[in-house]
Amino acid sequence: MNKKKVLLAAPLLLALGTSAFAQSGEVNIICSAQADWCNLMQTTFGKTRGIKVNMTLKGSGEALAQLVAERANPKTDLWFGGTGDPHLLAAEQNLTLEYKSSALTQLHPWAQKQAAQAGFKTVGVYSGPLGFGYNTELLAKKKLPVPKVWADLLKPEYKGEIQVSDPRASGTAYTMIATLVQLMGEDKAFTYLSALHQNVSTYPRSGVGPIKAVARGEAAVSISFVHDAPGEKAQGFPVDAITPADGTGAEIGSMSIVKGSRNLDNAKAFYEWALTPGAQQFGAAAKQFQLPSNKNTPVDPRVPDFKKIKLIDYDYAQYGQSAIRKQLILNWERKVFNQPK
Ligand code: S7P
Repeated sequence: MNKKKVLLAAPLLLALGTSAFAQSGEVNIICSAQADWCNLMQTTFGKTRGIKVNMTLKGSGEALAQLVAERANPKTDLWFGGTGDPHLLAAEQNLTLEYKSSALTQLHPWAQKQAAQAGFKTVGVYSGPLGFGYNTELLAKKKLPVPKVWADLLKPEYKGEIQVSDPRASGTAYTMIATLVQLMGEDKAFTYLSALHQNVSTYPRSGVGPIKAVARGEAAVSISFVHDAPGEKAQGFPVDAITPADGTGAEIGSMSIVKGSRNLDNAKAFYEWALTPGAQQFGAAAKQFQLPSNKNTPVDPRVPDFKKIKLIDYDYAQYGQSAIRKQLILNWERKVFNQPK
């Protein structure tokens, strides 16, 4: 394009608004969902919008740590997925940008509430309940019953058979601690976690690690988001999941735009797109079965039926505060992880 053409094109682009600029360039995204889903979004958005998506995969805790490290010089534009608590923490620490999508009213109340309580510095993109994953063949072989309530996991026959992720890195494990504290009270929850420690074989860093281990017969039982089981089952693994009959919590998987984003128009374009029913269908297409936040997104039959689950009234605002998270994780380290077996 010669100089004259550039001069003529500039006012036209301005008249078209920022979206005209959004159809080029790049956007840097941290994705905390599973790889297949992240990759599908990266390819589809990139191809349909002409925007290069540079995507990094990180668990919730590690994603938050990266945003903290980049505070003075952000390289990330948008953070997609991962449990909601660290997104709330990022909002509290002013790491993310206030942004109100025009699609907000199309979202389920829990997704809108997540946005409102963070001053619109995050938004809910999916939800999923916490429960137990189990290997059907391994349980049968070892003559172990399917655990039905939290107390079942403390039975001596499960010694060395259980995996749950490490809350210092994993949002899934933090959701478990916060759930137990809300169900039992803090003292009883830590007594429970100390007893559970005796039956846990290992604490992987990633929240999906335990259910993958269960699917592959490396552990009999995991504490996991139950929407992660059908994807493993679809690959032919003998795995199923159940939610505890005495109550459980759920995550609100969230999305946030980074404050100081260098590709803000492109980040906003991705954010808007990720809230549409069209984009939200890529979860199930990638065999991820969380409940999508847009009420108009078709719901795959393998998505857990929330009406059949005994859910606690999870206080996301309370357990999304840095001081509370820090204290609970420190307690877990001292009273649980550092205890001998
Ligand atoms: O994509 C599956 C999923 O369970 O993983 C996400 C989350 O990042 C958990 O990872 P960490 O526990 O490693 O932080 C969940 O949001 C999501 O549902």
